[in-house]
Amino acid sequence: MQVYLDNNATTMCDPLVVEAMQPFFSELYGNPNSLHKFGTASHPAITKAIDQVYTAINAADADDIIFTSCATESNNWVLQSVFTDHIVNGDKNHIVTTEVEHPSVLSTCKFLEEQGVKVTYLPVNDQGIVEAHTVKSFITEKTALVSIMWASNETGMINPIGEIGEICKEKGVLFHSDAVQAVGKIPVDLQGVHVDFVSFSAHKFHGPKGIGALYIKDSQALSPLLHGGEQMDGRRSGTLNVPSIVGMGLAMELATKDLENTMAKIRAKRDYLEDELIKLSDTFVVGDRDNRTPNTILISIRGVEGEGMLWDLNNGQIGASTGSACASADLEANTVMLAIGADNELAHTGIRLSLSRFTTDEEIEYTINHFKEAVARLRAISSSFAKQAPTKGGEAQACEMH
Ligand code: 7TS
Repeated sequence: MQVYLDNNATTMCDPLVVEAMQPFFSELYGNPNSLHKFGTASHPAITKAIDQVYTAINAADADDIIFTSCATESNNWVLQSVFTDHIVNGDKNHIVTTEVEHPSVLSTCKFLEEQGVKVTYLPVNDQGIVEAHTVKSFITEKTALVSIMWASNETGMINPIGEIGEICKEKGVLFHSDAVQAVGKIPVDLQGVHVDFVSFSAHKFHGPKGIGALYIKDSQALSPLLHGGEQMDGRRSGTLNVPSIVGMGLAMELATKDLENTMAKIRAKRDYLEDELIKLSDTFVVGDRDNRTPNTILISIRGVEGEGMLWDLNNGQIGASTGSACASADLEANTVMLAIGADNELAHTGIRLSLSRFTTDEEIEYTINHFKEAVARLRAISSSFAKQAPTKGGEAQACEMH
């Protein structure tokens, strides 16, 4: 048996989505900007996909949905263009974000710091969420933008987006949220909360890779990141990726329809898996599961290095993730776990298991058994190592996993 439990990294493209995309690679390949019938033939499908996205996130007619190549582009677009529009060409100089954003936000903020922008990286509490009053206390008259993820890719913890949105509205500060890990897992109702910009990525909800979107409230001004052929009303140039747009629209519709029922099923599997794994001694799960996306567990097993665990799970045909970087022979601690106050040893032991609507009960049973055996194996190895002189053996092998 093979078990894929890394759905926060990417998901399988739903076969219905693959089927819907197919004609746009073959018969309907025209450039939608061309005036001939080959070009215009795909227009109804593009319109349908845009409608599907509007409906899935309950966007208002006045809002804009612009397709991008991924959430990384959407996040870069907001940060870099707010910098141009409100810092270079305005009187602001400050951006507020958190310590635990995805690198597409954090690295862009570091880049903007090099251009002279002041960036505040807010701490999270022991649940891994940023508290609304913390956000409020760091906003100044010079703040151009607050950028805070809707839900964490690492822990699944859900930030109080509604409250933060109200604070930003009251203070007159733009608010961006990276909702990559929220769509298809929890309701994202953009008429129910105040957010100016929201980023999405289709491959996180069983759509194709290489397509994302940016929601822009009230179609407000945001200078383009990509200049060129003036596609998407000049907001994002580049020939439209028609097959992927069609795929993203359908994937979003499928991921959000009957959300409550689908998520209740995933939550039941996740809770059962968590309840079983937590029975192991010295095991911790990050965050209250009632405020977590229903598919995610970040679990730590004291004394069991995350990479070693990943390696053993991989040998058992189970795909999981650590979230800790492995760029060299030195294993790094999980930065999100450090941010929530875990000690250094514990921060080396995080394993992220993320389910999807395709995860089966058999896969969960298989994972529970293999996981428990792996912990026993690795604990036995570390206790035998503890009796010998320490060596660096084993680390390089574990690193090759990435
Ligand atoms: N934002 C969040 C919250 C993410 O989880 C990811 C990908 C991205 C942005 C980037 O999406 P992309 O489509 O532009 O690549 N997150 C992960 C992850 O957790 N493990 O691998 C990729």
